[in-house]
Amino acid sequence: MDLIPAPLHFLATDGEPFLLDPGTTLRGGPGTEGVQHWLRAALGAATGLPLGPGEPGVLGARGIELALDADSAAEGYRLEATAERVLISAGGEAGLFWGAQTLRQLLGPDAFRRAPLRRDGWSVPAVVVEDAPRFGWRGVLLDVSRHFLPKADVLRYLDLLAAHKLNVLHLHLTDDQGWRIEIKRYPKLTGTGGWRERSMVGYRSGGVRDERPHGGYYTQDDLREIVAYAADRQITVVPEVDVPGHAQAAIAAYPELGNQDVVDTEALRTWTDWGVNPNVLNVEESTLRFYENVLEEVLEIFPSTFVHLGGDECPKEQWKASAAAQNRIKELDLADEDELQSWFLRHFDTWLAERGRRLIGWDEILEGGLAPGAAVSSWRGYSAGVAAARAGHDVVMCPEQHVYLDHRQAGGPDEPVPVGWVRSLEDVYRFEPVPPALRQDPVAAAHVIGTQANLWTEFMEQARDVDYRAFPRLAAFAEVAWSRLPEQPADRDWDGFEARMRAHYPRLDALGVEYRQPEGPKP
Ligand code: TNX
Repeated sequence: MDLIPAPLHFLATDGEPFLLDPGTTLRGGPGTEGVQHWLRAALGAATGLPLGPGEPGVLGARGIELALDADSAAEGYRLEATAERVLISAGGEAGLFWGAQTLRQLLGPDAFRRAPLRRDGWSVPAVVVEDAPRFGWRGVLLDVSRHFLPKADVLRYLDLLAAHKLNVLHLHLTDDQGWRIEIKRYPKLTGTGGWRERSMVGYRSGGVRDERPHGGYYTQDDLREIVAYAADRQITVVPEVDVPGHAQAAIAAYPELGNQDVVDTEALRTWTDWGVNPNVLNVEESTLRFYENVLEEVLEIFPSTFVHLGGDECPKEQWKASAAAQNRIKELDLADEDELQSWFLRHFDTWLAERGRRLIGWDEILEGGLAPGAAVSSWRGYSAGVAAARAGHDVVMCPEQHVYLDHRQAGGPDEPVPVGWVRSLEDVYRFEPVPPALRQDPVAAAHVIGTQANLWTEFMEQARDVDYRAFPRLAAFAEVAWSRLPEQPADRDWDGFEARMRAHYPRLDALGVEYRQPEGPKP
């Protein structure tokens, strides 16, 4: 039935389809109310049918039923459609929700609209689907720092993730070019750090700037709303506050956070370039306290176990030149600046652990020694992730060579700002999160808790730019993260996936996704 991502088992039975009409009921036992609510809202909007609960205790109405079944895995589900009913059963709410997403795909592309084109002719083919995800972390990173993405667009992205059975939104909330999360104790983080004077137009365009101020931020209530909206869709929002590099916006707001004995931090502004920035945090006690205070507020908003603290691309020149940083190295008896960064992150590893949370960071956090409880986002390829997994650390595989969706999806001059490698839809479909080096070692391989596609937004000013980079490749990525595809990329059924994509584009159209057309860029 052209489901994407492909389910584990799919059987088209010979029976008559299940027909929906104004009398069709939607009901379920205790614990299913949340999914019922979502399904009634989504399918009710698209079909114009009430999908009411029916008379309590009255059997016999043809309906959609949701059932929790303690023996099944939490994220797996079984969907059985006959002429009489559609039964979705699962071990937990998450499984029911993914089953509900499958039901929507079975109803056809118009089931993805927000108002009905028609009120009859809705049917579900007679099928049995048994399904469960390969990975527990099926993530997407949205960089809302380089370009602020308004709240409404983030909420829409959560709907798009849910439609593809993706379940982690990694929000990159702070960077050199913008601080996007309201911190009540330090209002200048957004007041000053939330804005920049202009943006760089290309990476190597001779320093061309657009001369337009850019900025914006989410209030704490906005983020609480995002977290709750995500939770209703079985998505965890993992916040990222990037330290000790990628922090110029914070230093522009509070110059005392920077290496004042090396640079005039008072003169720093929220950065207007892209790339790796030399202006990094200092390693004073006061800076640790500052970030503890920031994180106190972050933890109040985000219930996620994992909190991402970045750790990427922190140049060490200022620490090398700073007497204060060098004193710190001596006082702590460290070998070098890498160990100093490791010490900085270990501090927060412990701090988070004391609060029942866990640190995750980019793979540079391995340099100078990985903090004991830390998990790793392996982005510069697989090797850091392999090393971390072998050392017993959890890993999210997101190698830039494969799943950086800011990179162009075709060669040629028509693609928007040609960043990075060419990575086509087929390339993403053939991405394998567990590399050969880990396949002989099941204990280490089990530490690959999932995979993530990253959308860095240097060159995406608004949602339609994000749509173009993200889709259709996110559909292929979702299948890699959810389905059990052959591990050998060459063995994957690309033609079969392409054929199913032909049924998926109309779903994306109905959702209003501005994806890259298969035949080339949009006019
Ligand atoms: C590297 S991935 C970065 C980002 C950039 C990205 C552009 C990572 C941890 N750091 O800051 O946006 O490349 O592709």
